[in-house]
Order: sequence, then C-alpha cells, then structure tokens
Amino acid sequence: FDHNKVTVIYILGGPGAGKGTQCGRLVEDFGFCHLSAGDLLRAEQNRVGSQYGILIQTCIREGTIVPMEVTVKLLENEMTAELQRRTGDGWNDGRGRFLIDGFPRKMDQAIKFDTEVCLASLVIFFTTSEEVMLVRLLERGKTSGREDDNIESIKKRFRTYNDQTMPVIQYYAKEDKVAEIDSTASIEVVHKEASQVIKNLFS
Ligand code: UP5
Ligand code: MG
Repeated sequence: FDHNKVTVIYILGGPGAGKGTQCGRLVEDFGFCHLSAGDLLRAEQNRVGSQYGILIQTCIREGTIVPMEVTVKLLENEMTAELQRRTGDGWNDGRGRFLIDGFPRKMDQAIKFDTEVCLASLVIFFTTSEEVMLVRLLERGKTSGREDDNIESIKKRFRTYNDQTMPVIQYYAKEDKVAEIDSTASIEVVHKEASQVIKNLFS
C-alpha cells in the first residue's frame, strides 16, 4: 500500500493496557478502520476449514506469537477489503486510515510489515503497571470467554510482551515515531490524550 495514500497507526501496549477500548473511541472520532490482530486471529481460529485453527489456539493460550506470515496476511486482506469498500461507496477516494491494534509485537513482524505492506506514521504506546493490567484482565475474564484471560496465560503474555514487544517499541522510539500515553487513568482521560496525539498528526 502506498504510504502517502494510506495512514497506518500502530497501537501497542501490554495485555489489558486498553488498546482495544481506546481504538473503539478513536474510530468514533476519526473514522478509522480498526484492525485488531488478536481479533483477526481469533476469527481465523474459529473459521470452519482454517488450517491454522489449532496453531492459533495454542499460541494464544500460551501467550506466544503466531508465525508472522499468518497475521500479516490477515491484516493485508482486511486492508484491501476496506480500501475497496471505500473506493466503491463514493464518499472516499480510496484513502484509508487504519489503527492496527496489538501488532507488530515482534521485530520480525515490524520489519516485514514496514517493508512489504505499509510504513506506519505513528505508534501510540499505552503504558501502565502489570498490577493494573492483571486486575483488568481478570475482571474481563469473568465474562470475555477469552481463553487467555486466566492467571497462567496472563503471566505468559506479560513475559512475551517484555521479551519480544518492548524491543519493537524501542525500535520505533529511535525513529521518533512513538507517542507514549499513561493508560492508568480513566478511559475518558486516556481517550482525550490519544485523541490529541492524532489531531497533532493530522494537523
Ligand atoms: N479497561 C480498558 N481501559 C481502561 C481504563 N482506562 N480504566 C479502567 N479499565 C479499563 O481492556 C482490557 C480491560 O480493561 C477491558 O475490560 C476494559 O474495559 C478495561 P482492552 O481495551 O481490551 O485492552 P487491550 O490492551 O486491548 O487488551 P488485550 O487483552 O486485547 O491485549 P493483548 O495484547 O493481550 O491481546 P490481543 O488480542 O492483542 O492478542 C492476543 C494474543 O493473540 C497474543 O497473546 C498472541 O498470542 C496473539 N497475537 C499474535 O500472535 N500476533 C499478533 O500480532 C497479535 C496477537
Ligand atoms: Mg485487545
């Protein structure tokens, strides 16, 4: 995709930092297309006939990262479909604005997406403590039905995040692309800050 026509913003942060929640709010403000890598993988896991079902299920439960080819393909397919929809409906000239949530979470994915799919303009990085994330995930786990919202999986997700995803954030920080937002505060307060960061990008 042409980086001049398509705006990609990565939304990163630990498990339960509030990525999905904030993306929902930013979609209302700016009309982004929100693509959650985790949601796309869960949908693929449940798709009848998927050859990746078991692989995805195992990785999610163990908090490890699904081989990047699978995730990158799912994201690319969704981006293509969204751009076609936008071109077709007359109110847009095929430009797309994407929030890519929970991706890239490992260096190999970052390099592949940047070089083969599209460069990101910005990385929004939500940070809070593991204690806060743990409380949020256990609370959500009461009703989410997510196979990884249990204490064993959560600990593994924290480990993967620290070992594999933090280097990605450091990599983009060196390129001056990272806006860090403390997501310990209320959803409303965090949303105001995130919204301002995006306004600055588009101004
Ligand atoms: N909540 C949110 N914000 C709050 C606030 N400010 N104050 C109080 N409460 C707040 O939020 C979590 C909970 O906290 C919610 O109940 C919310 O109401 C509350 P949410 O917005 O869902 O947080 P989010 O950061 O999106 O947490 P999520 O659990 O989705 O993060 P993960 O990164 O762990 O999960 P994801 O779905 O991205 O990935 C799951 C797995 O998929 C990975 O572990 C991995 O195995 C696999 N995966 C890959 O292999 N490759 C990828 O590229 C992506 C995923
Ligand atoms: Mg999420």
